[in-house]
Amino acid sequence: MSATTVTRRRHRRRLLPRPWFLAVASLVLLAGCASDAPQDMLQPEGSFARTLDNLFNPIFWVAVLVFVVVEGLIVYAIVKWRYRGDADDGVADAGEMPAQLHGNTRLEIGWTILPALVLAGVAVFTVPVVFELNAEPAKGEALEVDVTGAQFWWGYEYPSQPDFGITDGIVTANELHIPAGQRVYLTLRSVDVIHSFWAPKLNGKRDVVPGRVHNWLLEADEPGVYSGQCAEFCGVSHANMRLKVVAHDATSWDAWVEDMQEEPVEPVSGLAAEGFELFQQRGCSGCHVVEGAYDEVAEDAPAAPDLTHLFSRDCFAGCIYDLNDRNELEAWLRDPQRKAGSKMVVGQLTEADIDALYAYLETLE
Ligand code: HEC
Ligand SMILES: [Cu+2]
Repeated sequence: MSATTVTRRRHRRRLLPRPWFLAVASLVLLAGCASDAPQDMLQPEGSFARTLDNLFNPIFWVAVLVFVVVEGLIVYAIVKWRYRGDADDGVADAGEMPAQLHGNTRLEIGWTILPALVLAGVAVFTVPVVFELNAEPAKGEALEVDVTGAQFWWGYEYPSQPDFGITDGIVTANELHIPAGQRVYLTLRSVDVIHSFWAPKLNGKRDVVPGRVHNWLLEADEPGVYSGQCAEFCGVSHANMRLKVVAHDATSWDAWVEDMQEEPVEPVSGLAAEGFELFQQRGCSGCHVVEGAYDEVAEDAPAAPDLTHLFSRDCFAGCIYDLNDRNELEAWLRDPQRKAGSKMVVGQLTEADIDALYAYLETLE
């Protein structure tokens, strides 16, 4: 076998993708193929998300066109001027210096101006959307909610806004409740590190940087539950910092608002009353507010979800556990570190404590 055939073989083999590479690549591709994914930003379900999608689609096709042209030229060049052994074909032979070229003014001007024009075209459509998505709605036109990002959950405060039936402020966590078909104007802050608020079907991401105040708009066309998550790495339980947006029709919105403005009744007898006492004795009230009963938290306490209406929600602890499953909440009280890095630190509770605390928490509707 001559030296030439050996090199040619090696060249051929490199042009074919390895089977393991094909397997991994198709796995990655197929993983993106869910038809009914709850966090699919390509299936917008609100006006702001749709505005983004309407921008994304044409720009995506422009990018595809650029990709095909550029990659096409590269592949063309690779194939046309590939090494074909020491043949007399104008291509440099092994060990030979290829012909040296120095600049091509027309080409260089072309490939500078063309991308600039493409980007300018894209900007014409993008810039107005940037302004649209950052516009502050007029007072009373949108439901206002103050959002707090904390390791590893989201808190929501609704200031009084009679236009939306809220006359006495509402505080809740993890689940953001909104009226469907209405604009919602969020004011976001972080108490610790950078988080990013993201409900993909309702709008894009908004980073929340500590020490700064950010705003973001949301709107859901229809009543429903929209899932989302923190989209900026914020610590060990970043992946466990999920959220839910619950959009209501007019009737269920009014009912929710009314429920949330009622103070829970303090239990006076039975297991729940025991739990009520334990809530203070075991230090829970040092971190958690229950309106009307435990209003002051310790000065050095980490931010913790308001529990006044805990059982009005379906999920807890960054929406990773199901609140309708008693075992989940009991497991949480037994060991809040089951969520890695959780800022909830409690001493060991007995099973009797847990039963009593559960009985009390259940009254917080
Ligand atoms: C040191 C502060 C601290 C103490 C003490 C504490 N918690 Fe927590 N608690 C937290 C934090 C922080 C979270 C949110 C954790 C997360 O989601 O990452 C939390 C979450 C919860 C939740 C879930 C609420 C939701 O909507 O996500 C419940 C219920 C709860 N705690 C009950 C208790 C009870 C009962 C006690 C007393 C035995 C207690 N906590 C003591 C800080 C505390
Ligand atoms: Cu986060």
